Amino acid sequence: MRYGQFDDEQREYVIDRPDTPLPWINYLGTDAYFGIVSNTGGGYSFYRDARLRRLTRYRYNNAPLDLGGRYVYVRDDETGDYWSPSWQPTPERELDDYECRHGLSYTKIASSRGGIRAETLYFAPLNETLEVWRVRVTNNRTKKAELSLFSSVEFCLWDAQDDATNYQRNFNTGQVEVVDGVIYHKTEYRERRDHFAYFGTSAKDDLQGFDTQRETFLGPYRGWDRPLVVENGTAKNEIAHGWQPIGSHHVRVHLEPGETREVVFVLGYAENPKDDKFDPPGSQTINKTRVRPVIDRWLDSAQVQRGFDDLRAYWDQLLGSLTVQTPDGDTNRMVNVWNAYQCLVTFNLSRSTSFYESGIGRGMGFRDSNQDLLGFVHMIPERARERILDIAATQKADGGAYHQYQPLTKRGNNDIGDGFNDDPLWLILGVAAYLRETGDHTFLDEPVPFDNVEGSEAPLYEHLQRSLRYTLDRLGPHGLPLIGRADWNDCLNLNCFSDTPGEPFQTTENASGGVAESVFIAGLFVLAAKELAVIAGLRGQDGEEVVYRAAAEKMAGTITEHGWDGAWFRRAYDFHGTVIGSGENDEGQIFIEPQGICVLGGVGLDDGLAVKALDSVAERLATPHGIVLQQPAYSSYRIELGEISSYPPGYKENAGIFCHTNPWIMIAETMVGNGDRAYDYYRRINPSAREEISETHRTEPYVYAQMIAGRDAPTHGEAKNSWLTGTAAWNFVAITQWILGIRPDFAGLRIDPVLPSGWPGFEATRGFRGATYEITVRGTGARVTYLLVDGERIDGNLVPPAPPGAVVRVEAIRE
Ligand code: BGC
Ligand code: IFM
Repeated sequence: MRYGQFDDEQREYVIDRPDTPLPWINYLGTDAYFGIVSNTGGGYSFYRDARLRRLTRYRYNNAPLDLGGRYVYVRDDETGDYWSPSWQPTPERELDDYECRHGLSYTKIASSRGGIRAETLYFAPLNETLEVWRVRVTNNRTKKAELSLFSSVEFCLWDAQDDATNYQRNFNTGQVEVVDGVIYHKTEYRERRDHFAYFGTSAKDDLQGFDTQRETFLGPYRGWDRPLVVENGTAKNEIAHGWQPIGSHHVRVHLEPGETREVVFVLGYAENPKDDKFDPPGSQTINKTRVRPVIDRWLDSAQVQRGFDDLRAYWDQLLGSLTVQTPDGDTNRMVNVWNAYQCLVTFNLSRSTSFYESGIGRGMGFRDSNQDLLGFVHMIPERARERILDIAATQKADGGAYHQYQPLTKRGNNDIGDGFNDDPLWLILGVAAYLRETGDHTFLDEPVPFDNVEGSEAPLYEHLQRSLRYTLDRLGPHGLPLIGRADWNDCLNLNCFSDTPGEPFQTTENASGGVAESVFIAGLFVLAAKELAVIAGLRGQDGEEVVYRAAAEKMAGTITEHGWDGAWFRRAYDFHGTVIGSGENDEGQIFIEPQGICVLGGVGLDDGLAVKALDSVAERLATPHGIVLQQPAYSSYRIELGEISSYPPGYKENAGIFCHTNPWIMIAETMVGNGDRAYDYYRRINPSAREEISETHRTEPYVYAQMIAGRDAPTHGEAKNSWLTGTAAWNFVAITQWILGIRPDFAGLRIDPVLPSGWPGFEATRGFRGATYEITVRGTGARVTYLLVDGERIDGNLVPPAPPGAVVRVEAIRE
């Protein structure tokens, strides 16, 4: 069963009933100002950092999940009937029709009740720190309508963590100011004087009043489903002193039959420069000199339309950097629109903010961001570059990493501890992806500090060297890398043990001293060391190239010696030296991660181990809903394995289909030439291909989810944690670079498809280093044997880079 359909032309997903299995959300904002918006108008906004600069409030563990949002109420002033056109927060008031269109960085929700149609477009214009709500109300009745509109937002007192907990203080700090119809939220302005929020409306003569105190607006013992002010139809014009500041405008709308009226609301964030001469210390009122013109500009209908058109054009341009026409509609749709879009959102927000990530728990992940940019670097390489520099600046002098950093301060945070020993290696893959895409090797000379300490700057290249060193300095009893607190699998905590039976496991404290080893990190090391060897070679550092290659080979040897289990790669050795992910274990005999990453590193390609490992995956881990993380699932908690076994079987890292890892297997399958299997795995988790089973899948059919419940779970096939996941980038890489095979390489663009056997070929357009490549893949052979580049034959599959601006015709022939 579906809850809507794709509008491929408009690049929108159209939800046609509000009661989706979960809130189906979208994101507003492209750069610094962001918001979540659900199909029923729920969600919140923030500037850069969902923890430290939250504009509007979210209540955790709410029911429904997305309650609290950008709500508009329509009131029929003749009958007193009122409702919200986004269905929430007035679900009792039935709508005659409803439609939500989630587009690229915008959402439109439209509905009708009693002959009144209201359509709200939400978007955040490019290069601004604000969002626009454009409300269009139409009278489809045969007689005139006297209506009121009430806007509403509930302000968050900026630090979302503090806002959710520190009531004894917060109930006293809230402050607002209302001037000429604009509601300014200025809590914190007294002491900091540098940031505030504003909420304005285009209504002028029709503006009847405002509200800023939640308790007054809602009325005692009432919720957002029946605000007293809306019920009575009169704003109270009350200024909030403490408690719960909100913003609401009351606008009167008179409509003749058939008439449409547009009212714009603008919610935004402003910062005053520290030395603002208009705003001396001690000032109690907000300096509006800079911000008022901005607000006025965006309250203008023509400007709103221009801003929206610009946003659409921005996406046209970004998505234009890679488009494909394959025989499969679900592939086209995901590659051309939704997967690319999800990559950008994930790149922007890392794992911080969704209805599965609270926005207060995490900053930007070190390994996460390095992987996210793999799916994004072709669209805006400059932003990938900037991000890499931010990440690298948080690297510690010993090569280690903070697991996360805060986007606002760009400083490492230690909230969930560090010592994830794989982290530093991902920096090499991130940088390599940037170099492959751009060819800009001067990047490696960029001075970057360690741990943001001034004076500690070293060329980016040295950061990469220290990343490799970090692994080599930490080898365990089998010569495999020490796992530390955990590797990519956050929950495989093998240095945990408890001296006291029944005590919860310890991680961080024991992690550094522990001797548990990871075959996964070993595989990742081989991959990263080979990349760095190529990079060193291109820098003319031949000696280092040799050293890195030798290190990769040695590690590959160690994997074959201590990490091979007979039919698949082992996973790890725990604190006690016990093997994990082996036929010797009673549960957790085979894990997906090393099968993927070792093959990606090239381990086992020459001696048949890779094929064996992949066959074992197909046999033991593949399900119709995707490939599970390990089997058999852990049936009970095991202190020596840590968090992984805390999940019930089939969920998350305990044998869930952890979608991030599936593309590693797809890629590995292409590396052994098995296009059918690679593509089959791709389709099993492709969200668009799963649209038909939305009832089972439950999360949005237009984006990947982190996890689909595995075969051991009672809800096999049910997805969770949609949107912010490394799954987005890796699937994009798997389908575009390995299955379709359009792969940026240091020396040019490789066209190396490994297709499912039924396919006659496909077409694609790819921007690369400023030139455009129009690619046709044809022929029925297994691999591309030669190219016709603007008609000229080149043997092999590497297209040399053309000058910027060139349009190059490439025919790739599979003989
Ligand atoms: C994992 C969670 C885990 C958490 C621990 C996340 O990355 O997906 O399952 O609870 O890390 O910090
Ligand atoms: O690798 C991690 C990632 O960093 C955050 N989400 C879960 C993954 C697997 O544990």
